[in-house]
Amino acid sequence: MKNRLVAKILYEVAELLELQGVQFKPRAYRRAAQAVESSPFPVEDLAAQGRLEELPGVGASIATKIEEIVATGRLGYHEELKEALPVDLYALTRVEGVGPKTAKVLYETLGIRTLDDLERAAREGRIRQVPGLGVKTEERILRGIAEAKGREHRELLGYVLPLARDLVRKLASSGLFQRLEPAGSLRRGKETVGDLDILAVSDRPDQAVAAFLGLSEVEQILAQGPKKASVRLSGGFQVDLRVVPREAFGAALQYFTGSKEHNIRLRERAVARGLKLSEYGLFTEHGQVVAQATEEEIYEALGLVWVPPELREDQGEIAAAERRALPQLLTLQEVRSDLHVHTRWSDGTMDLGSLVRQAERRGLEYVAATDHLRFAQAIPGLSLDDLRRQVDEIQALKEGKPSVQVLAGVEANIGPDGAVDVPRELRLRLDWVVAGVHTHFRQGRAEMTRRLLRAVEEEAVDALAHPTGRLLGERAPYEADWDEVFRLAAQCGTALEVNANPQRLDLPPELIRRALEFGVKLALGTDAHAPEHLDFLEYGVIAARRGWAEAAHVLNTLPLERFLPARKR
Ligand code: DGT
Ligand code: CA
Ligand code: CA
Repeated sequence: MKNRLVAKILYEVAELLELQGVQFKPRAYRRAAQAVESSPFPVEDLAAQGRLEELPGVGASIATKIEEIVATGRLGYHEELKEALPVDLYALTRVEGVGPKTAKVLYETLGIRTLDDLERAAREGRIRQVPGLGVKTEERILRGIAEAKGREHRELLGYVLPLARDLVRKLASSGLFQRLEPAGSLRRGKETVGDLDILAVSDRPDQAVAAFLGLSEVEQILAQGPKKASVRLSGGFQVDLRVVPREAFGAALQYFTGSKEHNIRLRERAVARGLKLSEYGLFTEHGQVVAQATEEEIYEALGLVWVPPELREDQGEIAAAERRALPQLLTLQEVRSDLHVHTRWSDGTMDLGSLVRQAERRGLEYVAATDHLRFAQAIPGLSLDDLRRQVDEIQALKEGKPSVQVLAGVEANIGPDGAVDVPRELRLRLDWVVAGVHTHFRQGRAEMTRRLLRAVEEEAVDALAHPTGRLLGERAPYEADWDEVFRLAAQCGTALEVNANPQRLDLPPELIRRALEFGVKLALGTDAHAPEHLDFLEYGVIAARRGWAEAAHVLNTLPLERFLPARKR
């Protein structure tokens, strides 16, 4: 999958154009880069099928450029632009406090080209000497570098899961494998993945390893043995393959799924029973096999029921497994709707008709169109008049008894003081209102808590959208007293969204679990802006599972006739 590479080049083009003072184009490139980055489909497949222009923001001209990158790994236009500023702009501008302008100044004054150059200059106190920058900027840059480094090595679940499926499909087609299973943090459904660990069974391990090394995505071989190998893919991501004995597959899967903390607890439990647990199996002290073929046998031999991978974080799951009191985790099949979708009426690409078809194709029963209400001229969104006309259109649609019901909804903005901008006259006509923070992210904890509490209490608000505002790898969650927010939400009946966009996954799993303790109801939504984003629902389900959520905790597992009366109003 070359999405990351393409996105990276398009982002750099946007920034280089911006530096030259070019109007509008930077925004177009940035939008295209975002679309490529968040698309679950390999951009090379879209290119081969002539479907690039289906990506939001990608027109004929950018599509041609993407084709060039897919074919050659580079872009002539990008390299021309780069002659004026030959620096690793992508890496530099990912550091908070460094925009393209600062990067240019830093190159011209200090000759900084790479992240390493930047770090050295900041540590040696040279940045503060550049006119216009100062000590504050230098400190901010140092903090930003530490953060950027921390995240450099992890990829989003939304990037790794489709990639893993793709690799497994390709490997399986070689006919050399009896089993292939991604383990590690991916199998646990973590929001970001450091590297991918694939386990395999093969009766020809050497050929199996060779097939792995021969994958077209492989850029560099990091380590290689008769039964295992590590590679770096062209996007920079690391993948390990291990061929393990068929009879001990369960033990290997258990061990390499982790987490390390969960495994330590299990090993302690084995020791307490006079047993030994390793990646090869569970053994008596004399080395006789107690269990090794399946995970279930291993957990059972340790007096536990099988623990779903998403719960293996040493957060009380072992005690719950002992009491046979693990939750019956939510499944994708149980989710009947998507409660957060944008259409052409604001900044999405689907009209209502295609939304219905796309939702039907995914087996959904109902779906909420929740376009932005315009709260600032610069941001695309519905005027009140647009919203009235959209609600009329949805009303007409409903009367035609479509295969998938469309709810008339809106995504409202929570103002800096917590006021929510849904006009009274329209509230009664809306089926579903989500409200989110879209500006003023840097309020202090107390102010943000007051702001959220006011929004939770507001009668028009059915659900709080992307409640913590985090953007993985880009923006930390804002601080708030979440216990207070959850307590009030449970009391008022305001749902908390689990936004399934892979860059958000918000509420985060730890907070989902906490919210459930307060009796808060969850609402799953993809925040889709294009048809393929409707597939993000799976990531939302995975996040909910990591938060110990069951179907009963999630409003959109209800059939429509039970969902409607379960809302706050
Ligand atoms: P990641 O790759 O950073 O997203 O996280 P993981 O959990 O995939 O970690 P990774 O790739 O280092 O190792 C995969 C699994 O293998 C890990 O979850 C547990 C197991 N494992 C690896 N090294 C150790 C170790 O030193 N001790 C124990 N108990 N387990 C280990
Ligand atoms: Ca891993
Ligand atoms: Ca690994």
